[in-house]
Amino acid sequence: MAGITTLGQFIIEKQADFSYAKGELSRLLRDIGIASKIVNREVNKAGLVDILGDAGTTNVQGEDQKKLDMYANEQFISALTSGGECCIVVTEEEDEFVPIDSPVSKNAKYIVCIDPLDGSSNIDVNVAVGTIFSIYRRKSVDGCATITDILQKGTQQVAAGYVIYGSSTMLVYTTGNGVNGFTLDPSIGEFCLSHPNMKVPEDGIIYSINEGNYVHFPEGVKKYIKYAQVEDLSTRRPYTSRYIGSMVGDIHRNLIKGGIYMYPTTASSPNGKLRLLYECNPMAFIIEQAGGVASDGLNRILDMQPKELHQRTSIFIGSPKMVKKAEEFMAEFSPVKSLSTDEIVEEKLEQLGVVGGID
Ligand code: AHM
Ligand code: MG
Repeated sequence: MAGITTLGQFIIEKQADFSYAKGELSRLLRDIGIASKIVNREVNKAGLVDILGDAGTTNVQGEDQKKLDMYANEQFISALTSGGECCIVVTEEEDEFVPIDSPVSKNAKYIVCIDPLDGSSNIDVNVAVGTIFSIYRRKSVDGCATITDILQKGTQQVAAGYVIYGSSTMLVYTTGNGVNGFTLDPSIGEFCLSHPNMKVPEDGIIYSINEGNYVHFPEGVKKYIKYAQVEDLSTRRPYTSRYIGSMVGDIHRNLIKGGIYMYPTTASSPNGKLRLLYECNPMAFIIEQAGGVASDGLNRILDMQPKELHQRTSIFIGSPKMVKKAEEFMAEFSPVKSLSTDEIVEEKLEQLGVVGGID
C-alpha cells in the first residue's frame, strides 16, 4: 500500500539495525503486536460482554484482578509461547516468572517483562488503559534461563514499548534507536506508522500526579508541586494538572505535549507503587530514547539493579527540564530514599558482614 508503513514492514526494515539480529527480535515484536490487537478487540467491546468487573481473585500484590487483566495476560503469554522466541515471561499478573516450557522456547534468547493491562481500574469507566512491555536478551547461553537472566538493569533492555487502548489504539516502541508510534487502522487491522521519531518536548506545562496523596509525599515533591502552582510567566507557570490514573495514558500525553509524570513514595507505598521491571524500566527506556529523563527523584531508573521480580520504585519521568527541576527539589528537601523495614534490616546485616542479607 503506497504511503503507508505497517508495523510489520517497519520492524523488518529496522532489523538491519542489529548486528546480531537473525530476525528473532523482529518476530517477538510482531507477536506482541498481534496479541495486542486481540486484546484491543476485547477492550473495545468491554461494555458489551460479561468481562467487566472483578474476576474474584487477587494478584501477588494483593490487588483485585479484573477479568480483562487476566484475558490480556493469557493472550500475551499464548502469543509468546507459540512464537518460540521467548524463554521466560515476567508478568504483573503472576507471582513467579513463567518459563515457556517447550523444546523450541527453552533455548530461546529473549525474556519479556510485561504488564498486560495497566490502569485496569479505568476499564469500567471507558478510560484509556495500556500494555507495557520490556525485552531483554538472556545472559545464559542455553537450557532453562534463570532469575539472574531476568534481574538485569534497565540499561540492558533491547526493546521496550507500550500499547495505548484509547480513543485510537497506538503501539509505541523503541529498540534503542529512537521511538516510533503506530496507530491501529481498524479498517485494515494494521498498526500504521503515524508518529515517526517521537521526541518529548524539552519543557512542558503539564504535571501529572495523584495529588490526593499530597500529605504523604516526600517534602521535595510537596515543594515541587507548590513551585508548579506559583505564577511566573517566564516559566509558563502555574502549570496545568492532568492525571488520568493510567500510567500509559498519562505518559503518552506528556510524551507528545511535554510534561512530567510522578509517582513518588507514599504512606501506603513506601517504595513507590509502580513496578520496576514491567512499568518503570520500559517507560524510562522509551522516554530517554525520546530525549526525556526518568529517575526515582535522585537516581536514574535504568541504572537500578533489580533484586526481585515485582520490585517497586518511585518514578519522575518526562520532559528533561521538568524532571531535572523536580530532582533539584528532591535533592534539597528529600535527599535520602525511604527504605522498607526489610531493606533497613538487610543493610544492617550487610554492614555487619552477614553476606547476602536476609531472604
Ligand atoms: P495497575 O498496574 O494495578 O493498573 O496500577 C498501575 C496504575 C498506573 O497506571 C497509574 O498511573 C497508577 O496505577 C494509578 O495509581 P493511583 O490510583 O494510586 O493514582
Ligand atoms: Mg500496572
